[in-house]
Amino acid sequence: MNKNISIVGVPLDLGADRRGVDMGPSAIRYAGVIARLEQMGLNIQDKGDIPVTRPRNFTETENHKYLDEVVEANQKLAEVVSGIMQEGRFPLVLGGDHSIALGTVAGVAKNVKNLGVIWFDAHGDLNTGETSPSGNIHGMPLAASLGFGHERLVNIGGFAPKLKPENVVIIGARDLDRGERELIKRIGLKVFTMHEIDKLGMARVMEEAMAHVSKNTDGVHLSLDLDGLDPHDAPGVGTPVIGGISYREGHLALEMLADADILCSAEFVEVNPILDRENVTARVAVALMSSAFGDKLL
Ligand code: EXY
Ligand code: MN
Ligand code: MN
Ligand code: MN
Repeated sequence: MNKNISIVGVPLDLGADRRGVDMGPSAIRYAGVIARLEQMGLNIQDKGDIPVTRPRNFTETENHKYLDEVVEANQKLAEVVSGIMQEGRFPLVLGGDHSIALGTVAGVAKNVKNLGVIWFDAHGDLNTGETSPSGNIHGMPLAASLGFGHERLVNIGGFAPKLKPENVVIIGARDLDRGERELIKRIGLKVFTMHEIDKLGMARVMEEAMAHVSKNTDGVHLSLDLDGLDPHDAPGVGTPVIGGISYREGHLALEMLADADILCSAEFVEVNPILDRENVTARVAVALMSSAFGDKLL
């Protein structure tokens, strides 16, 4: 696997309703991400944070809150991520709310012909302006990356779509809106809900998920929303949903991903230190990253 990793933070919370997830990159750095990964023998470069414009007032465009600011930040992120890939390094993006996947996926997809994606999340992030119950763009990035939604979101990075439905899996879903369910069925997206995880176990789910996303792809991106985990294990998130992936199931999933050696990029999003206790969610994020990069218990 690529041992040269470039970290970039995105202090953006405008894609979500609850403030504070903009402090996620600081919380994850404070939790010791660089030291932990360096101890594993990885070469870490911290590229700092993407500048995010503070809005002077609330704006909403066709049921998209803060569309201008979210698009602007993601355009910059797409360029930085693409630059990291062109240097032959592995981009590790720290969120920020999940709308930053718009920029990460754009930057990665520019450099990987057929990109696979594993989307760990309690949610589908498959809304468009037409279906979203909230107008929050963090509920839309997977739809936009697949080519559905507002053209300014769909065209981040200057091309679309970034992903084909057959190259994507969602793992951990347990809160899907009506429009998201319809889109999943219409495009035949593979979703491992909590039902499949309970029934099959995480090991089997990961085997099937990895087989699915590695078929006919040239690299796999991991988009990990900390709310995919159970709020008992990761309480510092803006949209917690009970009944999620346990801490150990999360580690198993990422250890299996490391063993398969298929990742080309990753992002860890939705860490909200204001809603957290003793920075545990950021510490969980760092622990999961170490598993994803091949750390072993023995
Ligand atoms: N589906 C809901 C919405 O679109 O408003 C909630 C989305 C939460 C998205 C989080 C971060 O994954
Ligand atoms: Mn999400
Ligand atoms: Mn989520
Ligand atoms: Mn469970």
